[in-house]
Amino acid sequence: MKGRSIFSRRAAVFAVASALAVGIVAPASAHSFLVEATPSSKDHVATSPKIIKLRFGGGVEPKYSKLTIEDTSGKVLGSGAAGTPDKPRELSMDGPELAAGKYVVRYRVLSTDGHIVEGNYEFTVDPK
Ligand SMILES: [Cu+2]
Repeated sequence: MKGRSIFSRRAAVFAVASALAVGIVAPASAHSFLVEATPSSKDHVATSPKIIKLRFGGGVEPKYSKLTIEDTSGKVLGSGAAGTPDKPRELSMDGPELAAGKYVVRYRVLSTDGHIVEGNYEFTVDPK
């Protein structure tokens, strides 16, 4: 019964694929989503921040993570992802000297649960 065994294998593959799809859709609490950032999204700061710090909901791997800061034209002004051993959910980057204006912080991080989480947010440096 060759036909049947192929069918059941397909069914098994479909079941696994469905389970994966459900896993992706369902919010997994272990995902390291961004929970806090300094400067924060939509924040207006008076001076160029010396450090940009992001805190996630779970542990992140600094070696496989990247933070960048760009101007609104998409020009990358700085990047990095420094971890702190006693704060496994945090990543930071030295802030480049920023003139007044709007900036975009992008992050692509590897969570300790193996998922990649990416996103971006803006903040503004106010004119002096
Ligand atoms: Cu995850």
